Amino acid sequence: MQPATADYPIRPVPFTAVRITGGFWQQRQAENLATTVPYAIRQCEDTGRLRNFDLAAETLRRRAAGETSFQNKPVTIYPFDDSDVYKVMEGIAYALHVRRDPALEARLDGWIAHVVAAQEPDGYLYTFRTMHPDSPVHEWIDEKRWLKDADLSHEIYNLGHLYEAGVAHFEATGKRTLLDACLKSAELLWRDFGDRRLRVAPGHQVIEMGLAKLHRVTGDARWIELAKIFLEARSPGGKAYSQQHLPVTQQTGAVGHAVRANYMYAGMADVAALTGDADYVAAIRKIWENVVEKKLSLTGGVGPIQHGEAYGEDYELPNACYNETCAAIALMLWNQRMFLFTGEARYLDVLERTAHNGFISGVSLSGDRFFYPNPLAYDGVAKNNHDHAGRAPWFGCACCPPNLMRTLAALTGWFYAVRDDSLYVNFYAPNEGEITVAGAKVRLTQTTDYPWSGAVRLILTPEKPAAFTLRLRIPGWVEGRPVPSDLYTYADAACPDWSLRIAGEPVTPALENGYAVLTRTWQPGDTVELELPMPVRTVRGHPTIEAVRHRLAFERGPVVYAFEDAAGQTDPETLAVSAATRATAQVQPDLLGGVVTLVLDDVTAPAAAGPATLIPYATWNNRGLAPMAVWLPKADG
Ligand code: FUB
Ligand code: ZN
Repeated sequence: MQPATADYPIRPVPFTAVRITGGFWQQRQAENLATTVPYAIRQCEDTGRLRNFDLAAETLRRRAAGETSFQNKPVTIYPFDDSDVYKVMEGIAYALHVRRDPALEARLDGWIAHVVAAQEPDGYLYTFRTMHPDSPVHEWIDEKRWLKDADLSHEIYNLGHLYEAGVAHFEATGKRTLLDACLKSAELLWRDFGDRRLRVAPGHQVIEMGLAKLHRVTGDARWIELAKIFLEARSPGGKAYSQQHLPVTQQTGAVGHAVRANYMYAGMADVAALTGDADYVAAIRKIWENVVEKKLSLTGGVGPIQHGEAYGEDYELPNACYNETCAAIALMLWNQRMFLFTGEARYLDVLERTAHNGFISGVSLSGDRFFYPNPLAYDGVAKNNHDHAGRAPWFGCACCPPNLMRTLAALTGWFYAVRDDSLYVNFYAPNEGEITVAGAKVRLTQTTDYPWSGAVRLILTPEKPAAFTLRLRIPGWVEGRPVPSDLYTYADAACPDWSLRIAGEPVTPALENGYAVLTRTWQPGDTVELELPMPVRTVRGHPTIEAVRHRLAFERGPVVYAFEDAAGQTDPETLAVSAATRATAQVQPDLLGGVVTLVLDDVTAPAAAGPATLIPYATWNNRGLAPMAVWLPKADG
């Protein structure tokens, strides 16, 4: 196979080259591998998601043997349930890529055999039709293949996740079993859509990113052409719900279903990177500005409207919002790609905010309870998590847990990136990376307590002295900008400066696109110390956001805080804070897996008869059901 050559100007350092060595993300990643991965495997098996493949395979087998009217009924609810299996497979593949585990690999190989057996001879793979071919077994499915895909059949959506899994499995193990099934399926898509006679704008995007990965791994230009065909099947009059209302290059704001939207913008970035289409980039830049200026929750979540799981109007950002976990994941995928185009740190400011707050809130500290919506306020009783109060063990529509699981498994792929002679340091977390920059192999060791402390120490060990530029991301929050827009601003005055030392000597580097730029010949063992001061900050929302007009929120570093009285005694609505409210950060190693809390010095929680204490938003509902709020009432209204 001939890998594709044109791609993003900046290349991410693969997650396999970066090993987390401690701290916040190690804890969450370790829990993911130890608990969430086996848990998601079991859920896919116990709920019948894998069994659907067997039922499809049985219909194929028995019909081929002459039982011409044999058919089965699915044992799960949704035609997109196949995609949960694919996402779990992708997550397992990432885990295997980091550490080979024969038992897990054998389990995955077993699953692949089930999937491959359900594929029709011409490459079609969609269990709900194959097991019940004579008539649609679900109202979302047409008599004929693909004809309801622009609506809700999810035939093409499932394939997007399949392709991502197939490429991940191939890269992790070198085995082609799943990749070959993907290619057989892609050949069918090419036969059915490649000549543009059948025009379908997929009703749920993700195929675009899947095809980009197939293109990268095979070098076959048809796969990126196909992604473009799907993107360009949009025209005026289509549904805004699935971003079909306008040609993609004429879209200027984020609308409709938030997961679909963000997957599409990320897919457009991939197509643009692989084909050089500048119009795509212009369109997604505009849409991104609309999101960060008017549609982003403080937690980095998006898609606040429950009906349609959708983006709202400009500044429509209620606190009892929806903000699906998958939408946060899709937003991170999109922002990472925007960075890869531009080298601008503002995209990673958004990614970092989402990662530490509205994304990781989706899974409990125990790794086996999940949020689908991630609201910024909760009354302590509502069954707002798909008919469940608090984090749920699983869902009928189970898109979020496997998505979380696959994302956490490969998260270190966001830490570093390289362009020519520049090495970008994007994420702060204890880790070791093996990176090649400007032809030199460099071992990079980071030690830090980030996100609880802003002190970061980097040791660079090139094989031999090497000249290159180190670009250290200076987060927007250090510079007094919680988000790259005026949607949220700090209400207090504190904005101490960051500082940098090399080999103990203070340096004042230039700041470029949000990065401190250090060009020199690096010697083995060179030490860089970055100090990002982390005072507690009070945040106010843009006055047009009605829900927060009389409220303030608290942050420290990239972490957004919330009030939750675990004893359920104090309703956040009874608190009163102001921009002058002082808060003390307290390291609490035994609380919620080890966090820093904020004690609001002069704000009393009436029922608790003591100062109000805030916890990191992402850790709420790990101590039972209680009211929670990020935005607290302002004393002076
Ligand atoms: O439609 C498939 C998935 O189910 C979507 O991504 C989620 O929002 C949920 O609707
Ligand atoms: Zn989801």
